[in-house]
Amino acid sequence: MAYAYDDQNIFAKILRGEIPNNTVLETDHSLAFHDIQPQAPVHVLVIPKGPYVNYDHFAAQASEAEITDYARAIGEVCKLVEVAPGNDGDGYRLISNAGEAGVQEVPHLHMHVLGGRVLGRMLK
Ligand code: DGP
Repeated sequence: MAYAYDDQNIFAKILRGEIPNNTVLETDHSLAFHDIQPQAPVHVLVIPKGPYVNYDHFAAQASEAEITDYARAIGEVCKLVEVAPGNDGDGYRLISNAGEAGVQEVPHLHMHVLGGRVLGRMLK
């Protein structure tokens, strides 16, 4: 399956430094920053630096170094923003929306890290 990546999407612009962001963590292959429209007291987005549209694109085509870096970056963010249970946090939710049915707005893979309140049963 061919994935079409639009390099004019807003997160590509953030990665190129064309739009500012409130960075939480930057690693070799990943960037984490606060969501501009937070849905919870903690709402951070973690993105890979590579041009991946969504999770299945990333899982299929990213290198092992990128995948490891991204997985670790998400975990590190949970600790940095103090939502990781046992690390000063009460818990968190990870969500990655993909495509039309997933109501994905920005076509660059991002993991939402939500926390800071009891999130209830809704996914977002
Ligand atoms: P999704 O629906 O899963 O594609 O979520 C996209 C998220 O991106 C949404 O929660 C709002 C956030 N967002 C959109 N534009 C910007 C921006 O320019 N800066 C930041 N920090 N977040 C943005």
